[in-house]
Amino acid sequence: MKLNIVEYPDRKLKEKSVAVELFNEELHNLLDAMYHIMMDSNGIGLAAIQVAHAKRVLILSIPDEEGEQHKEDLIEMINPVITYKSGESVYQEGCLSVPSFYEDIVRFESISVNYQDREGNTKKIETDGLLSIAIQHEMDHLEGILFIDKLSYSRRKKFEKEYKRAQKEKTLS
Ligand code: QAP
Ligand code: CO
Repeated sequence: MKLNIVEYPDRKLKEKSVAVELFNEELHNLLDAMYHIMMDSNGIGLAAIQVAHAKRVLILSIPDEEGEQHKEDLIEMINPVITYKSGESVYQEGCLSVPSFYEDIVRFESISVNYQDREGNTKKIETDGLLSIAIQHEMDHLEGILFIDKLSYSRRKKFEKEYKRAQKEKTLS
């Protein structure tokens, strides 16, 4: 499966993803291909809509203290649902679909999530820290929401300005 990252301002990113019902080879091929493009792109999280598949699928690969990502730590979430959330934390987020832009975003500090694995087995995770933030960021993608959609008016204007500047520089080179 050959995948490409869909980038802002592609309207595909605004689509709401639909629940997965079949835990078949096609889903496994998508998950495997998502892993490869995420690693090739230096990402820590990716939702299926970012590779143009509007399915409720996301993957996460949180680096260890040395900043290294391990295949064993890969988390695949199908049809995730947040069942508990508490606290607040701020983290400077980025997104493979919004390259080279980073901004502080407020999220819940701790969450509990019910989801299914690639075989359709029901799982539950309770977490905080970077994994919690990453899950919330990726789950927003399933609703068609980007982190830049959560910015204040002035921060959003700052983004638009930087984006236009980057586009202009692209056309000049
Ligand atoms: C989402 O983001 C996330 O601009 C995953 O040039 C973000 O993997 C989860 C990336 C923050 C938790 C905290 C972004 C790579 C990767 C870029 C990513 C870039 C190259 C973003
Ligand atoms: Co993203």
